[in-house]
Amino acid sequence: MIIRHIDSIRGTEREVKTQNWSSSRLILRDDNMGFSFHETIVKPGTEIPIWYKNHLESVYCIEGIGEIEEDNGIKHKISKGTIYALDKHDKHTLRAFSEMKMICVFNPPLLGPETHDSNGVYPLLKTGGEK
Ligand code: 9YT
Repeated sequence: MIIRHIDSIRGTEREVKTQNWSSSRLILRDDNMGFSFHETIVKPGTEIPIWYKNHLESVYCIEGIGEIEEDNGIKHKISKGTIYALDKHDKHTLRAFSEMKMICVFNPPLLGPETHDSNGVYPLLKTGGEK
């Protein structure tokens, strides 16, 4: 059994920070669960283009208000209690109207250090840092 508290992750290499969001990676590939499990905090007023070509992601909002805009321009409000699942590797834009806290699950699991490239994509990392 794996038991971990988020406080033991904050400020370590398992907390990946960018200008717009931070992601505390609670469960990673090495935990052998078949998914990774993160708490993501998105800063208010940010707009993030995302396209997880290599991963499926479910995102469950537990705090804050925002929207996602699909590639076809359709917008969906996101608030506490909303889940969205990118089951078709959907290209989208996430806008946070207030600080948002989200629980994110990735399949295949992230290795740990992944961050977005200029297209909002995560690379499919194979072993320790190798692409
Ligand atoms: C909502 C979203 O996808 N934000 C980017 C960070 C990602 N969720 C992660 O790596 O935890």
